[in-house]
Amino acid sequence: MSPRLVVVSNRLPLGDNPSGGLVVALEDALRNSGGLWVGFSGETSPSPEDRLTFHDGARFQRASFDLTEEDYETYYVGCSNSVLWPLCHGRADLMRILPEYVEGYRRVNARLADLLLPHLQPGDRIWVQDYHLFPLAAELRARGVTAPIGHFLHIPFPGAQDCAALPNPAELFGWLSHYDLLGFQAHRDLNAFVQSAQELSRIEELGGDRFRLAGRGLRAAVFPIGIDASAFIQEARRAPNEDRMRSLTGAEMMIGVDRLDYSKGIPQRFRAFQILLENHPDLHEKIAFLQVAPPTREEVQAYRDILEETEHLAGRINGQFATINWTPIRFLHRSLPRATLAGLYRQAHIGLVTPLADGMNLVAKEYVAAQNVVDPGVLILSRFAGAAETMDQALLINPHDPWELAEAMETAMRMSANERRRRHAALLREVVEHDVTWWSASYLDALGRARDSD
Ligand code: GDG
Repeated sequence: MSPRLVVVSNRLPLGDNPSGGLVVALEDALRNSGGLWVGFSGETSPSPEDRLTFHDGARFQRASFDLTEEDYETYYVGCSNSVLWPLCHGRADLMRILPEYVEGYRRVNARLADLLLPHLQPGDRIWVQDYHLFPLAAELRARGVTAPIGHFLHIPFPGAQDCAALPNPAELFGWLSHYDLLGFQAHRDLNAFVQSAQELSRIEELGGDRFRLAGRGLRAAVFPIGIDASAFIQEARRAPNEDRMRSLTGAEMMIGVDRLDYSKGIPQRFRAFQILLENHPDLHEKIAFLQVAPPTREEVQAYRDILEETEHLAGRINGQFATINWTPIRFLHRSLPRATLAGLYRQAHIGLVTPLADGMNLVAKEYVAAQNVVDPGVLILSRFAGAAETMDQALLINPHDPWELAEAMETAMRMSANERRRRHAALLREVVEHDVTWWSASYLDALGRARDSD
């Protein structure tokens, strides 16, 4: 039997329909090793238990913990989503730094280490997910844990300028130095990590993926996350009848699917669409833009602001261009079932993925997987999505330049079927070869070898 895998993430995936690709990716490794997944239950309570709660029924063990309201506000809403998220997405201006946020963040990570400790066994490998838990390895080491511990960052790593906006930047690198393996989405992030560490901490490059950070040896490498491609292809093929979907729109559909987050570039793409319609009256009634944007993190002011801006823009553009038969933008501020999304992607002539900053962006990969290979649509992809490093057959654009984006929309509308098929075939190959199972297997393989001396 392989060494036991212990996964730790902010939220524990509970329920029968763990839609996240991460669960699919890790399921085999967890099942085969008798693994354990630990995370926040999503519930707050005035006095949470000081032990983990185990949940039945899964093919591997799952254990959760509750947070106090104060910990939720400081660790999750505060430090994670009002400091680290904007920082890592190039929006240091949106950071709201309060001393109690950083204290709450340290406190929850320390408590999680206490909760985890009694359940660790000799031979375990521990895989920590994302920016909520940077300090966890340091906390576990302080409690005597010697097991290999890896970290994977799902979002971009900030450049030195942005890191310097943290109250104590060296602390971040101190936390990271306790891991055996740091995984990043893209080379851009690995480079940012090395450069930021050079400026704000101590790092030596020892060759290949080996580094010495703040005096400790570790590995750092790129593992671009993928989707469960074969399952998504099946889902899209089973989707509702295409003619029916087309009659709903009456025009070629352009689709965007994003949590309503300021990093996703939604207002910028609305402005680009406005320019397209201003400059190309022949496209009126020929193109309809469907933006699905489920609510997210509504406790944070910046997310309430982006909702207002988006609604305002959609209203203005519709007011300017709509006809009795045609609504240029349909903005759905809610979540749709996964199967419905798969069908919409397949039906859409253009997939619009234009974040200003994004770790990877799985929607780009889902859109490609969902296409009909005989008559595929066109992916328009931001250069600032991690996905752009491997999906260069998309129409790559700068999302800050609405004229460039409008031009890409026009190009996509007029692209020949041959060119669409050629680009799509290359993109699909990439999405299928580097799926989520490949991602987790290559990460865990590297974690298994992280202690080998070369
Ligand atoms: C973080 C990083 C990185 C969206 N709306 C609905 C819905 N979704 C699904 C999409 C996709 C997922 O949510 C979003 O994933 P993304 O990758 O696009 O973005 P983040 O949520 O920001 O994820 C990102 C990712 O972690 C993984 O490492 O790629 O860069 O920011 O799967 O389809 N799903 C359903 N209804 C919706 O309305 N069912």
